[in-house]
Amino acid sequence: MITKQLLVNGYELHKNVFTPEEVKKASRILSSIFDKQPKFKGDRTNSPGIFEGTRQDPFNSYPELQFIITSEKLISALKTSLGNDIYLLPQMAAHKNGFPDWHRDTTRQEKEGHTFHYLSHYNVVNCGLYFQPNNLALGGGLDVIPESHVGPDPFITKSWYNKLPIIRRLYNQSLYKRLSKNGRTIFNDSSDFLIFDQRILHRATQPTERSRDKFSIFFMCSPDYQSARQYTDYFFSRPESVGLDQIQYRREFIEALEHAGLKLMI
Ligand SMILES: O=C(O)CCC(=O)C(=O)O
Repeated sequence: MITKQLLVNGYELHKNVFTPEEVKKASRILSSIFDKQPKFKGDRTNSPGIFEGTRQDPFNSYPELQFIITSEKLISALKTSLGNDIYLLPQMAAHKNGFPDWHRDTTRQEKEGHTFHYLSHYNVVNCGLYFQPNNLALGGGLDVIPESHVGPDPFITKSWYNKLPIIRRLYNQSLYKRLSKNGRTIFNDSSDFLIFDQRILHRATQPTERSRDKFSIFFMCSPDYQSARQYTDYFFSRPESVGLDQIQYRREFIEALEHAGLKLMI
């Protein structure tokens, strides 16, 4: 049973899922991981742009982070939002100083011709762990357009869009202005856990000052086998995912997920 909040608004914030000690521990581990050179395929470090660094598959690649995904309170929050049957998708990443602007997580697949995310049964959520409170000066969390997970994607444009650069510029200006005006900042605390529909329009809360590092971890889940299969097959078909379907998951990781009641889609 999906909660009304997630179904109607497209997002749900669970408060106080982690203790202050767990938040400190996670931040310390993430900081030290990002201080070292990346070891795994798809990782980036010190890249200028919207993500300073990313580490794929954090709970499996770094056993010291496994306690996060198997935390009883996190699993209980997931089950409250999605029901007891939960598939964990293999797309998971830790970010350092990630500040992407407005987007939908399904725009790319739609541009590539996929429309399975509009099927009535479809339900995939993105789960966000922010290890700092969100505020308007420093950022640290998410802005969303409530209820925008239903309906068409404004980033999918018709053929007129590509005719003239001025048309593109005017369309983009007006779209970003409208999104910023209607966006709602989710003021999470560092111990909270955020679940949002993969189709909701969202962006990282944009900081006006940068006096601290932002660390976050995102992973995707679904309460529906078919949705989980469709998205996972699409994810593995992307050129940059080549080889990711061969990832060796640690036995302890698989067992811990099974114990927690999460089914890993591979
Ligand atoms: O880094 C953030 O706060 C936003 C992440 C995001 O937009 C995404 O994972 O799709």
